[in-house]
Amino acid sequence: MTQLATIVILTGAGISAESGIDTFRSAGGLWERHRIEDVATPEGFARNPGLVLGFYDARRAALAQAAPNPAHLALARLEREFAGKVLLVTQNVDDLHERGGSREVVHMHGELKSALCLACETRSPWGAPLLGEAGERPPCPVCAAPMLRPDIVWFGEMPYQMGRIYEALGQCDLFVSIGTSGAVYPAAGFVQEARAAGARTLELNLEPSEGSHFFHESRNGPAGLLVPRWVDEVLEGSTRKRASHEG
Ligand code: BJW
Repeated sequence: MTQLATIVILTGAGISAESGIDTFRSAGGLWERHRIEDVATPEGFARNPGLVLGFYDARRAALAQAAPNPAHLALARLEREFAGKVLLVTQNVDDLHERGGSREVVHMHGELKSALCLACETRSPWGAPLLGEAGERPPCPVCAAPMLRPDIVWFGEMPYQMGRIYEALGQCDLFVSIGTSGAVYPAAGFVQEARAAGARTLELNLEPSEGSHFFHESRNGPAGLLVPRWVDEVLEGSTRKRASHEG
């Protein structure tokens, strides 16, 4: 096997499914129960902030009941042990990669445990509800305006850290997409970007995604099974960071 130097990994809702977090487009997923236009657009928030704040407060509360699964743990092990560079980009707004031990995670669609102030535009760590029982909204920890919104990238908004992501895609040897339907851009276009730059591309997903044909290789099955196996393969075929991690 050729020695790998740089890997970019993209994860989506499928990697957290086995932790009990709802996906969006599967049967019974979030978009069957909520209208995208109502809860995941700036226009929906302007129309009915209470509905949107309540939707994200409930998902933040549910996150406390979830735990990282073997796929999150395996990616953290890869980051610790692989001697080359790994950039983990997630579309997920949960914190299961961090709780699984990953230290450097790019949350391109924002984070449930962060709030964005519409007055001063500061992003602040946030663990509490954004809507009080009497409908009141808490003050921003920086400017005190009661104008916090979920720090989530909604449709029509620019995802975070795109410059850093495209730079890494242009330089990677391997691009791996895990548990995402390939239905939402710009993330759905990363595979073509990486291929155009000469990377090998691999998809790990429960079933073939909308963009499966763009990948050199596609493996189907649950992330909790496929990801640890793939990480073992990579670490067996490459130099490790520290001898203490070997056998
Ligand atoms: C398992 C599994 C298991 C299950 N193991 N796998 C027309 C054409 C092209 C683009 C556009 C267009 N019209 C508008 C656009 C742009 C728009 C877009 O893409 N729309 C599409 C619907 C067409 N995109 C945007 O607006 C984005 N911004 C933007 O484009 O800015 C301009 C720009 C241009 C150029 C460069 C840069 C920027 C913003 C998108 C924001 C997306 N936000 C959401 C909601 C966040 C809020 C929230 O969390 O509530 O992010 S949408 C939702 O979808 C969420 C997800 O991150 C995202 C992707 O979903 P994901 O992760 O793929 O989940 P699912 O449910 O779709 O799939 C799960 C997969 O897992 C499935 O494949 C299962 O098989 C699998 N699976 N169990 C392994 N156990």
